[in-house]
Amino acid sequence: TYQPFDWDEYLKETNSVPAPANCFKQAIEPPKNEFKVSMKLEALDPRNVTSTCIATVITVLGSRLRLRLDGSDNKNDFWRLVDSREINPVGHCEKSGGMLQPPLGFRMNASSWPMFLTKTLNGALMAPANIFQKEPPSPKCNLFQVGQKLEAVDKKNPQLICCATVGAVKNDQIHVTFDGWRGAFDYWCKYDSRDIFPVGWCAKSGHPMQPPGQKNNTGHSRYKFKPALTAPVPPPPITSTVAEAPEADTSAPPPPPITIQIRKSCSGGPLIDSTQ
Ligand code: MLZ
Repeated sequence: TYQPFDWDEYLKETNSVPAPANCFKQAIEPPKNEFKVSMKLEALDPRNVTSTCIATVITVLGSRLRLRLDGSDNKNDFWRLVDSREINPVGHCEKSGGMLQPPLGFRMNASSWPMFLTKTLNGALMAPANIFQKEPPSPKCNLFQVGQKLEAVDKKNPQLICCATVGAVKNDQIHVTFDGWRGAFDYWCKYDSRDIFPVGWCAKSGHPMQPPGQKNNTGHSRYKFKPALTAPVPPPPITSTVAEAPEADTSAPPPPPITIQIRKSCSGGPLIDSTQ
């Protein structure tokens, strides 16, 4: 049976504190999720955010939706909160003078898009406008402090919301580090990212939460009891965006993480793509 993660016990064990709720761009109470599987809506294409596409609800979980763009494959699903600015009722794009676009990687010839669109919407279950929620406001500034605990989306396994710690703070960014994992999943994000949540969010919204990674084979806990003293990797340039990685094989044990840093001006040799 599913045992919700005991944050109180873990905070004591690790002698740590949660990041206060006012640090986050999240509603005080997780928004109610009234979407149903198979409902259609409009979504910005995550791989091309200037275009609006038709998407279908694949999964409803907590305050989140797993979405698939109509005309795309099942390898590019993505998750959005029900109060995301990036989803709207069907008709919103046209009302605001725009045109619905085929997704990047549309599986048919572009010339078949108009007919595809007609057919995909014909007889479809449209998500009603009243179940979309307004996006909450951003905090005025970055209020996070190093060492505070939070719940964060694992961007490599975006169905997962995991136990995490603020590893560093720099300007308007925070370094999200995943407790009990060796850094392979860590990332920098803006303080008002929609992928980070206050402690207790999962339990309140009915979303599963991934506990810290397991102890290693020495029997020692891999939990971080104190923020690391070593300097973390600095945040990437704020202009960069990275497409979501495909889902990981959840059956395999995690490989040892490897971090390779290459000076942009140097060649990494034939096996290293130093343009990444
Ligand atoms: N089973 C996968 C998921 C890891 C999730 C880590 N989250 C911080 C793996 O072991 O790679």
